[in-house]
Amino acid sequence: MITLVGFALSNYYNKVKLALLEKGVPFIEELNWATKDEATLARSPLGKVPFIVTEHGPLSESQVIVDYLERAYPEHPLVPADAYQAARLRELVTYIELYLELVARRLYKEAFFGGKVAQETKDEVRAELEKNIPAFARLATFAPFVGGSSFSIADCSALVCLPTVSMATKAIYGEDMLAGLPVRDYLKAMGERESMKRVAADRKANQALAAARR
Ligand SMILES: N[C@@H](CCC(=O)N[C@@H](CS)C(=O)NCC(=O)O)C(=O)O
Repeated sequence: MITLVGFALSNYYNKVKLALLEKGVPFIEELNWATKDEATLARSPLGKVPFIVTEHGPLSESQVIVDYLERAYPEHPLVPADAYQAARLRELVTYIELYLELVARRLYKEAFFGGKVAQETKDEVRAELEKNIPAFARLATFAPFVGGSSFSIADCSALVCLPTVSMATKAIYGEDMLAGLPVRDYLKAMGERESMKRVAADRKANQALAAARR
C-alpha cells in the first residue's frame, strides 16, 4: 500500500493524488505540513511534500513519483506506450511546471499570502510569462485533455498548476494571463471527474485545518 504524505492544499501533493486516483492505485494519506524534522527529512531530504512511502522505501519529487507509479502500476496508464508520444507528454509537463508554475510562483507571496513582491519581480515574471504562455499554447491541445484525447500525466500537472497561474496573474496584474486559452472550459470539464471532486473536497477540508492551525 502506498502512503501519500503532505497536505491537501499543496498543488504538487494533489498532482500525485490525481495520478493515484486516476490509476486506481490504493493509497492512504499521512498529513505533513512540509516540516523539517528528522522523520520528514529522512524521507524527503528537503522536507518538501509530497513524498510517498512504498513497500521498498520513501520517494520524493512529484514527477519522479508519478513516473514510478506509472512503472510500478501499469494498469490504467497515464502515458502512452509509444516512446515519442510519451516524451511529448513529459515535454508538456515540463512546460507547465518549469515555464508557467515555477515562474508564477514568484508572485504567490503577494497574490495569496498577504506579503509583498517587488515591482521589479512583477515585471520580470510578466515578461517571462508573456514569452512562455504562447510556447505552452503550441504544445497544449485541450482536445479535450491538455495533451490529447486521453487523460495523462500532463493533466495531473495542468489541473493543479493552471488555476494557480490564472489566480496569481489576476491578483497581481488585474488580468488572468491564461484567459486567451481554453483553460476555464477545460477546468470545468475536468472538474466533473471523480478524482477532481475528491481532490477539491479534500483541499477544502484542509483549508479549514490550515486556518485553525494559524
Ligand atoms: N519540485 C517539487 C515541489 C514540491 C513543493 O514545492 N512542495 C511545496 C508544497 S506545494 C513544499 O513542500 N514547500 C515547502 C518547502 O519547500 O520547504 C515536487 O515536484 O514535488
